[in-house]
Amino acid sequence: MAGTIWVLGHVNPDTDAICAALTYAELKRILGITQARAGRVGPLNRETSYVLNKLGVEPPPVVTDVRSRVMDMIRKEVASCRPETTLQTAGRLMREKQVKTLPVVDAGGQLLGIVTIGDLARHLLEELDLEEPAINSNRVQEILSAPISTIMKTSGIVTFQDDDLATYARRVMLETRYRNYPVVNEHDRLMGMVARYDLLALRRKQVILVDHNERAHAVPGIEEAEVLEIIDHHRLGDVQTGEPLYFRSEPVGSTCTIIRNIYQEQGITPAPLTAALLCAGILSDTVIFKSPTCSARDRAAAQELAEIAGLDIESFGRDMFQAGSALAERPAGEILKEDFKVFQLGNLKVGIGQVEALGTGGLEGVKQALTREMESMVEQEGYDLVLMMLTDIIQEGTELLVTGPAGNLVEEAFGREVRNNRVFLPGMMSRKKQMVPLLARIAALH
Ligand SMILES: [Mn+2]
Repeated sequence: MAGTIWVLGHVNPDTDAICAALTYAELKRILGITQARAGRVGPLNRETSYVLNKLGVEPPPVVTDVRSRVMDMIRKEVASCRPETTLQTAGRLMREKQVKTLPVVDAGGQLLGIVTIGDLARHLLEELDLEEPAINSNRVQEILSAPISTIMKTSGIVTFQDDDLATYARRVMLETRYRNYPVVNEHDRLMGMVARYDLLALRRKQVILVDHNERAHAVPGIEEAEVLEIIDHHRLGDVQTGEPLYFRSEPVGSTCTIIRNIYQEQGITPAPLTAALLCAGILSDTVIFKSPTCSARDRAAAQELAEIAGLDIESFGRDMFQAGSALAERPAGEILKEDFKVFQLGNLKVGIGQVEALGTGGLEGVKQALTREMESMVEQEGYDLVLMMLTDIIQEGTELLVTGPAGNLVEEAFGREVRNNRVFLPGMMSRKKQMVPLLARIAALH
């Protein structure tokens, strides 16, 4: 949608990413930025589906990429004519509208051909006998009364589809160098025109990133978009923008905590539903306050929000995590990829998945299937290390599955033996605050 400002969380969205996008887009709209709209970059995980379903909130629409497309540079208000239009009327239209290319469409708006001012002039010069001392006005009238279909060009027309990438259109325009190009939709209906100079006025997609700042975690095509704001609580990655922006990063347990603070700073009390979404994001990311990433501010924010929303934190949180894990019932590939992040640590390509569960004992079959999936990932995608964190909310620790040639780093980092690709790490709850920093330090030594 043109003019939309997309508020987007990271790929493989989790509850914090989705709830932050929904509630921040809502705040922007309350503040008068009506074109702000939440999107999601990928399917909802089970936990988030449960939350949205329970609260009766529509999931945000999927945004597959934010690359610029022909529809972002199209001129929609264009003059066009029908095949039976006379040369005279067509000529007058071109002069009135000051256009040099006129598309010809049928009654249903389908593109049939084009006529340029050059085609028209050439035709007139050919038809009129310029050797005559005085040109017969009946003859002129006759020529001008012919339908445009007699001279329109119908083959070899270069057209674009409205969802063609702008980079593709640029390349074709440089190769063909016409003045104007008709744009059609998938049913060949004329949508408008583009010219080379429209490339200059191309409006990049505008986005606000929440709950991430690294390009690798962002929606595809982010390098072509205009990033207006970033609201995040992760380590700073390779963030680089073409223009100044509002950047807010706080070391709290959840992006939703930061967003609740922004509501407060703006003097706006979130509606009960908004408060429930914010509360869900905080409970999810802080693993109901058990994660070491959880700060006093997260706890206070969640408690206040739960009160506004009329939620019982303990039971709501437990139901959420219960719905989210259901490990025994799900294919290993799905569990692995649901919350999987890739990191470049030193020279190592490291992938780390995480799932929280109420108890991770047993589940022998799931752990074996996960290990096999991870091993094939190492092989096929060139990872040095693929880890899966099975984080147990009840035991407050993580059973870590370890695969890849750099597996010895894990033993070095934690001083515990990895046996049968597994090691239990008591107190390990957070990928962001515990796992990644520790591995990054060890990897830097190699
Ligand atoms: Mn988060």
